[in-house]
Amino acid sequence: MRLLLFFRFHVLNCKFPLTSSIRRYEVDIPENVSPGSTVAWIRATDRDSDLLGTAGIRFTRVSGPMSEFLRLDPRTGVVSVAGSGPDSPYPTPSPFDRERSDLHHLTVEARDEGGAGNRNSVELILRVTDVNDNPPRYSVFPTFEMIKVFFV
Ligand SMILES: [Ca+2]
Ligand SMILES: [Ca+2]
Repeated sequence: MRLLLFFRFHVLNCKFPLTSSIRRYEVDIPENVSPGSTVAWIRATDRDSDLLGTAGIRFTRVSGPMSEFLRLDPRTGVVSVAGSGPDSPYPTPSPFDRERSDLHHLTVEARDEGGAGNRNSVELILRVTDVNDNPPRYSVFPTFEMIKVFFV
């Protein structure tokens, strides 16, 4: 008697994209950063093979405050400031204003299988550095008349 055995092998996508040992990226950008400037280069690896691994990694999303002014290259992981032009969401002057907020916590997501598989994310912290973009302003002090009244 002959016994035929059939085996079916499934390739398991069991590893998640990893941004190596880096848990967060921290970068400094000047508050007058130009449209199109590179902000960060996010790197990720995945121990599975072919599209289930590093070759299939796509960077799928950058989210958080000010993310509408950033662009994420799905293949390279480069995060850049949105470009200029009539269709660009990037206004003039720069929306990054250190006097309003000097720290932005964002998240960058990577997925394997060409952007459809397992996902992982890493923190991206933007520190907005100061530029001399404000002229001196006069403050309102008590007028001479008010001072006189006060001391009488
Ligand atoms: Ca994988
Ligand atoms: Ca400033």
